Amino acid sequence: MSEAPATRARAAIVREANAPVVVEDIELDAPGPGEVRVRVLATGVCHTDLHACMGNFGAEFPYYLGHEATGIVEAHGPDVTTPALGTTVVINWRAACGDCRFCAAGRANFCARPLVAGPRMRTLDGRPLGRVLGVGSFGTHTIVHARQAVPIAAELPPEATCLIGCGVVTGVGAVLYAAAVRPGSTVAVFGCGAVGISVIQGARLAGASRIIAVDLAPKKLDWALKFGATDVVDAREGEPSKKIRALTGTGVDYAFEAIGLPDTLNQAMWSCDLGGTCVLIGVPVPGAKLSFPGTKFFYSRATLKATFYGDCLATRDFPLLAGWYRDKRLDLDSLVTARVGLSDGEIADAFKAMERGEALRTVILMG
Ligand code: CXF
Ligand code: ZN
Repeated sequence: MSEAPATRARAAIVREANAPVVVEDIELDAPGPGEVRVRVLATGVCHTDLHACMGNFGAEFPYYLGHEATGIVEAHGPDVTTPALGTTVVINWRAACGDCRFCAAGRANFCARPLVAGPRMRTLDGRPLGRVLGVGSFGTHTIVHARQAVPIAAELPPEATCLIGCGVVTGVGAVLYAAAVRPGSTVAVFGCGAVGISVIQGARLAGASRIIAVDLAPKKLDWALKFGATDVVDAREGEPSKKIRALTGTGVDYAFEAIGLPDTLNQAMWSCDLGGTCVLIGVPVPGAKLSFPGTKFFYSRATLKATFYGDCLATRDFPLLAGWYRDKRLDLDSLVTARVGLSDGEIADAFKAMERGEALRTVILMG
């Protein structure tokens, strides 16, 4: 049997840490066993892509950027039958293997061996491409494990559903699964980017009675109110935990940190009522040290936990979130603050807007 030929795609690549993003042709082998090739329709620009450009996730350069995407399955590896060709899918960057010690114990959100495709993509000068979170989606095509491709209703707009694949499931999942917010409880959210806004939406869906949004940027606080925050605290106007205590009388039941800074983690912790739960979602930069007074923590009897991907199970939660979007219970459309094409300049601008705090999500549309 003759081998399937390699194909070409356009992709946004970063060749070394802090180098500019370049859009160029790349080569893709045919998908291997267990894998599919996906034609990307839309992909969101997440902070993690910026961290990858800086080399914060190790030096797998050159990197194929992107990990939050909707596309269409267009080729199967040898043994693959599902998802069927033509199926619209959202890419899952953490597909549970099903048989590691965590999956076997029913804790697949901790899967120790998440499924990814083999190294099938390379630059035209032959360098294998690292992929952000095992995906690579700032491009026309990618190859992923078939179980990273989660079917979703084809009629929903890809520019909205792609956001489910990282930012939205991370924030909503942190509320529903990592914290398990109870109806009527009080919530504070530190950092009102796309993930923080998704925490706000999750808290609203969970029936929180008070949702206090904290940020330095007035624009983000305006967005927070639009998405369901009941109160906002401008962190430029003094220590936010004091204001949160003044607003609630006691502190909140749950505080979420969606930035990844030691200071904001402390503020979030000391915003909690006795026995409260503080959830760290923001990714600390390499070398960051978290510290807090031990006796204060002890007497607070607080829970501090970290989560990523909202402790979700994509096969359960992507269709759930897509259904809430379809039913207008979850607003994805307003999270899209810019739409761009696949070009170096537009992607560079998207990163700049993100760094300046002017964007919730920029979505790259493959056209
Ligand atoms: C990720 C980044 C890598 C560690 C887990 C969380 N966030 C998604 O973009
Ligand atoms: Zn992400």
